Amino acid sequence: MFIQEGVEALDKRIVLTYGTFDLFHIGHLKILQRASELGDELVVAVSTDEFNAVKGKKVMIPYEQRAEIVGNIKCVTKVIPEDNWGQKIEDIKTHNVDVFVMGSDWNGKFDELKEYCEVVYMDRTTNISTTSLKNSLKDILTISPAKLKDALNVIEQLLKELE
Ligand code: C2G
Repeated sequence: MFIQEGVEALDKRIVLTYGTFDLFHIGHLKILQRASELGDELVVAVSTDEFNAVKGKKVMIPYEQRAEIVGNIKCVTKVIPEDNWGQKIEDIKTHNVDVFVMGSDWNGKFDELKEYCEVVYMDRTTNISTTSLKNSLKDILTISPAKLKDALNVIEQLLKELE
């Protein structure tokens, strides 16, 4: 029984990818789904808040919540923390990784991992990014009082017409 399970476990094709996954959006979902199609199990290393500070990324959603969201995506088998640039080789060995996947914005940046497993760069999903979501939020949250007043006048006008 245990030998059978052990053999099956070794047969499994393991995929590994990394990311911050802040303000989780369709671009994140699509790469996780496409990465999971390259194997039997998908391990996702989610960047910790401390590591994002090292990456110079200001995150909106704390690590615990980002990890919980990613961990509950159907195609994700396991979530591990990413807390430094140099952990990838160790992660590949620890999790018996067959395929390392990253989006095309990382094209060529992790080719040294080809010594340990396949390396696949996938096209990013267009027209969506955490940065664009943040900018949209900023626009909404920093609406000028004059614009707010104009909007309220329009609403008042509409309400009068409905009376
Ligand atoms: N992504 C995508 N399409 C988008 C946005 C992101 O395919 N529209 C992909 C990225 O290419 C990356 C993954 O989604 O593979 C996660 O993106 P981020 O959360 O921005 O991760 P990043 O900050 O690039 O962290 O050590 C590697 C780093 O931790 C990667």
